Amino acid sequence: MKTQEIMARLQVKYPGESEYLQAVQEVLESVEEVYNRHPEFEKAKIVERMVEPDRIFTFRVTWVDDKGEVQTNTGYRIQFNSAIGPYKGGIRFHKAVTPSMLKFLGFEQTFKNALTTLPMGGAKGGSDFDPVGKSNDEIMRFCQAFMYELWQCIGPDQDIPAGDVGVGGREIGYMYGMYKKLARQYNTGVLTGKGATWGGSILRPKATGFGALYFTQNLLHRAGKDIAGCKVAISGFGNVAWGACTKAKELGAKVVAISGPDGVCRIPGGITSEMIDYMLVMRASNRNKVEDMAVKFPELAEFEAGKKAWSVPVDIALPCAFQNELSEDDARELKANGCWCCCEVSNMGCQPGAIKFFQSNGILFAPGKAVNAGGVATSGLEMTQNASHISWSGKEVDEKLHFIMDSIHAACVKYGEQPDGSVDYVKGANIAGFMKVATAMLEQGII
Ligand code: 2IT
Repeated sequence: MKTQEIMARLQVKYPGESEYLQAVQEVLESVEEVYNRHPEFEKAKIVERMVEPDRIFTFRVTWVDDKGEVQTNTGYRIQFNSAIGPYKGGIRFHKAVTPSMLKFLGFEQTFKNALTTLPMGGAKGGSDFDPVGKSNDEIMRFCQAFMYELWQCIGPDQDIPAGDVGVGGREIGYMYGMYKKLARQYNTGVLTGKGATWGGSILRPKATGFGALYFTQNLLHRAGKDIAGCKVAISGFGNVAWGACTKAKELGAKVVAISGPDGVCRIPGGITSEMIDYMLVMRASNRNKVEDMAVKFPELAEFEAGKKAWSVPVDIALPCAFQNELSEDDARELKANGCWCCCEVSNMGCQPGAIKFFQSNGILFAPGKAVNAGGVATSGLEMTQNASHISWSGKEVDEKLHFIMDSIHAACVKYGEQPDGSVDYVKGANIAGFMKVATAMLEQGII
């Protein structure tokens, strides 16, 4: 495989799709050595096929806001790869959504889903709809209008969307309601992240955060460290950050910073259960302001505008918000303040310069596609429940999730262990996911 040649071709074909090109480059560089040991991959042009989505749906979504004005957004579903299972991946509602963003996310999702040990292909969807400042009714009307188009593209053995940034249980509920009306079927297997009383997994909302902490525990354990007593910085205050805070606290760590687009909240005494509960209120308000935490708990939290969570001295950094949210300068600041571990929870949360800096300065680092895979893994468990009309307890799902995260960590070690005994988790995760998808593609012929 000639990474440079493939990248040069993609750069000409998809100019300006920087996030997609960044994601592809990372994977190709990681797998090149292994790929070249398999001439059958080269012959079947596996990589050239893998970097192109199977298909992309683009559709207009028109809805009416609270003032009675007609609004139009664009909706997308990118079905990236179905070598190992039906298309699976989240829906993102965010003002910056573009086909390029969803392409990078769909590409990453393909490898992540392969890591989960479950049979799921990769997909991503969403819209440039901006939930910030929208009323509950507006959110409902938008979700209904979005599903009015999307329902034709999805199905339990075809493509199973879920939540992502801007899409949580409430949005999945509104989308499912509309799907049911259009399809005239109570087909729970068509979406994951459903409510616990109507086919959902009770653990799904917390699963990404819980899984991330199980992975972090594994990583620390291998490095001879313990999470108890560690200071942690977390970005964001959505579902993922909420689950991560809950589990970090439970494991005895102290979350001393959370952040939002407006700035950082320092919490010197560590986040409390009441504060973690309040994150849900903040998310549901659609205000998108972390300052609200300091206003609600003035004695415990202090807000500073314009600063990131990475400016606070911690042992462990957990980016839980958005892609490229941690720059090389942030990585330097973290290290200068004593940080020695970064587990990326957001998809591609760290910029390439930050990852290189962590890796060359002995800071433990693991990439999002391994660390956050517990979310989609729990979606996979929800699919199993729906297909077999059973319901597992939260405890049962948590045990399965824990086992899956241990397996993902073991796969990263298997493929990423270096001669000096350290683990390159980026390489390990990419190779492990790639080998599974590439082998399946090879076995299914040229399609
Ligand atoms: O990035 C992700 O893995 C998700 N947004 C979850 C996808 C899913 O199908 O649960």
